[in-house]
Amino acid sequence: MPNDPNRTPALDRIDRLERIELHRLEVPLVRPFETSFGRETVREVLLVHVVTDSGEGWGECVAGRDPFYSAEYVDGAASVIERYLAPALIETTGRRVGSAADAPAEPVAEGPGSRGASVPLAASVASTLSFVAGHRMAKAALETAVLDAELRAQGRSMGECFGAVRDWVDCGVSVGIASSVDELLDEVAGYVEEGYRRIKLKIKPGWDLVPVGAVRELLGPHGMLQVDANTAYTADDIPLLASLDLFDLLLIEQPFAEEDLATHVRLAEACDTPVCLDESILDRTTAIDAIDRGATSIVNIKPGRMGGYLEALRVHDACRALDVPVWCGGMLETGVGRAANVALAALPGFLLPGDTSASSRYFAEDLTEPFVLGSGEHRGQLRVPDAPGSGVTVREELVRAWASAAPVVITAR
Ligand code: NPQ
Ligand code: MG
Repeated sequence: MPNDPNRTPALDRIDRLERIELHRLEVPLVRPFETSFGRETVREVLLVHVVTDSGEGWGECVAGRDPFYSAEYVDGAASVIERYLAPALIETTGRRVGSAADAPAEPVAEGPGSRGASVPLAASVASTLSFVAGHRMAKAALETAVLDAELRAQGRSMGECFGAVRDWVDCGVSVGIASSVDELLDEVAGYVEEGYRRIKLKIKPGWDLVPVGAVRELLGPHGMLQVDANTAYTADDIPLLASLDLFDLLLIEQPFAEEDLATHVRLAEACDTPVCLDESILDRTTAIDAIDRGATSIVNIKPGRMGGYLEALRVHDACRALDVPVWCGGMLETGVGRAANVALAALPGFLLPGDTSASSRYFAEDLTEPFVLGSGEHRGQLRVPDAPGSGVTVREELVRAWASAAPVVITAR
């Protein structure tokens, strides 16, 4: 059937998900990372490893140790995967054994040229898991592991699958709340030296106008600068936030609560700096709604928050159709998650540098080959991996060495 848009070479299709392993790790951060919601010194990492009849894949769950950035957190994600999501995925995939006609007919509500068609198993994961409410980060980790396995089996990279249009992506860096302005300036000066093309400062009430003004002075008028409040402000702070217009910021990220689009609309009307939502954007529908209402004019895309890369692609496409720039957020990922983010950031709608920093921003040693900023014309950029799947190799000896608990293995009963 050469004209079938869902056609995939038979050998490239995964017929059986044999095993899902959950690995819990503790990876030390090179320096503490403080935001308006807390301070991290260690990244607690949850990795999903899928073993199929056609090869293996890895996904990183971006949930944090505590439910502060979002309702999801690592113990909750591990539990919902072990108890509900992984068993359902293994059950459903077991039924796929046999002819291609057994494959679920639904899965992707996408138009022609759909990327989902080339990854039939990965594209069916979201609908298989939709019986569980929420838990997008947990679902994303599973879908990404399956996607990685499926693309490795096909010999295709994530960049190719997603529709990457660049070989290198512009990188920014997210800078935590410091104990003094002098310390902050030292840290920012180091990142500028390393080549980062954009600085993002974490802010909170009491740590805003003064540090932002000091960093603007350090960077000069042309340095790209933005701020992220992680929901720390309220409507009473609108005049203060509007006064950030003084500092020529690229955007103000998520000043108010996740559910509170209305106050973001009021701020957008009160200031010239673009308002950008992060926590509030859960999928394509909420992105379009927030844009329509005037609550956001730039969108932070984090696939974990949106339930996976396939939904992130739909958010990208919807924003692009509405002429809304997007950029790729970061969740202190190891190389496993970073690789996929860099591939995503190579899409045409990613018009601002992302929080896709080098491995060394967070870790002395990464779980994969390290991501290192380029030099010369590629100063401040990361190269988009082009090997199959995510394009990186997980150093399984480090997964064992850094384990904080025994792996959990889910198999067919
Ligand atoms: C943001 N990330 O854009 C997030 C927030 C964030 C790079 O600023 C552990 C787990 C620690 C998740 C710290 C960046 C975290 C985390 C910050 C997420 O809002
Ligand atoms: Mg943010």
